[in-house]
Amino acid sequence: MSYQNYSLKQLQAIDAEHHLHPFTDHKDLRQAGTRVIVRADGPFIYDSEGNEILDGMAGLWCVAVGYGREELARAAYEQMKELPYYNSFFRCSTPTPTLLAARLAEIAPKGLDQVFFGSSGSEANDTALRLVRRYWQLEGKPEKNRIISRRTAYHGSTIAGASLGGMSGMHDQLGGAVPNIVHVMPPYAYELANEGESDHDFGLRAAKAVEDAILEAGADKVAAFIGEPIQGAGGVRIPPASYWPEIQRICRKYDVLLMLDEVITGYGRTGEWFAAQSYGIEPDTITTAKALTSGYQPLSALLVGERVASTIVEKGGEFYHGYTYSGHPVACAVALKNLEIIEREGLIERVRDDTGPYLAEALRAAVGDHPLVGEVRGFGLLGAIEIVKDKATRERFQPAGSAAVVVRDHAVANGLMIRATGDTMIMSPPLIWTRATIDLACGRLKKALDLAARDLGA
Ligand code: PXG
Repeated sequence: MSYQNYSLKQLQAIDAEHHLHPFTDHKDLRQAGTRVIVRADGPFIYDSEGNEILDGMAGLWCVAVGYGREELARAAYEQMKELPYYNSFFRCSTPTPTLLAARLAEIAPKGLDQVFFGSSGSEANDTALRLVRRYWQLEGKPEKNRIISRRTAYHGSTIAGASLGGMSGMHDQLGGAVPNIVHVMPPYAYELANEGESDHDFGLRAAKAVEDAILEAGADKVAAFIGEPIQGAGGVRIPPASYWPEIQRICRKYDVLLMLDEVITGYGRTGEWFAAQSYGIEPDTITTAKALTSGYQPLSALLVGERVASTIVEKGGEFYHGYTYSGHPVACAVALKNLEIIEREGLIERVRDDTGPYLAEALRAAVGDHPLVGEVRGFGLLGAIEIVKDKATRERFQPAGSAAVVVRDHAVANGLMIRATGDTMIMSPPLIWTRATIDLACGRLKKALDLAARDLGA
């Protein structure tokens, strides 16, 4: 079937008739009509009307190696011909998940040697939650089952993912979250630091919120702390350098497991294989997905550390948990090839030594002085811009979140796909971006901000 037989109007009409989209106000979408992306190549996506758009979001934080990779298509094709599917239940395996698990153990932080596969980040976090609670049961402490998370965290959209996450709008719609999950402040200095408080001190204070939550519940009631090394969907909130080492110290002090959600930060985005390595911390579990396959196939991998894994293996008997597509042979074949490309092309070193620092620098140079811009932040190939009405007082436009959408729409119309989340513009480009691509993006972003300033009367 070829979409070319359909006009945009026809596709929009069919979509409006039948397709329920993720995180979408459907009345609004059906009135406006969908943008239909029909192909992509390297750093660019193309819509049905032939518009070329530079993809500053790598799809949805996932397309690390860029679009149009023949090698990944071939890896999937070869695996599908040989063995399109078989499961990993009932004492079976297939070769690719076995080899991928071993490869992940090589690149993971020390001690995280075992892997549980799923198809999405949400599934992996569901697994992680069940695994840590099971761990404490097996250790004879079934009451040690509370999880501490942060407000504005995103950990997925299943009931467990939404419950672990700290998005209040999602909680409001749940009709009952998974019990025993509490949320503390995120390390978001731009809005939460006190006047005159140093970054360092703010990082320690935000970590102390976790200690307070442990003390309030009693350490014998707290199973784990979960956090994204850098909150992604929440607005690329980069913690002060003091935060993560202090979180690790607190977790160890109270014997609370440390769970990192690296669904966005994993596989090179921060200039290391994992942000745990960027921050020098040793978590008990790491949730990964997205860039594991560069989004060419749905796949997640929960990396499990020695402590949890050995208890589950040695004392656990059967763990009643698993998905039809756990260790899907095609997805794992694509992941193996994708990791090979990331390594062969030196993409992680490039982010660490060149494009990562350059992105933050170039964004600051291009839009740091812009009247709508309250702050520019970057870490590896993650970027964020705070949109404000008043730079000095940090006053926002009303209603909340309305201004960033104006910037976003101008950016897309001018050939740059970026996201607006609340009052923050966020970027997460493919790791293949060069300095020239960053310059191109910055030029388009500046133009979008100028047009938005005109619209907003700023
Ligand atoms: N953890 C993190 C940190 C994520 O960013 C998930 C878990 C869930 O992954 P799945 O594969 O189940 O979607 C994510 C997903 C956005 C946006 O608006 C971000 C995500 C998903 C959808 C939208 O930025 N991240």
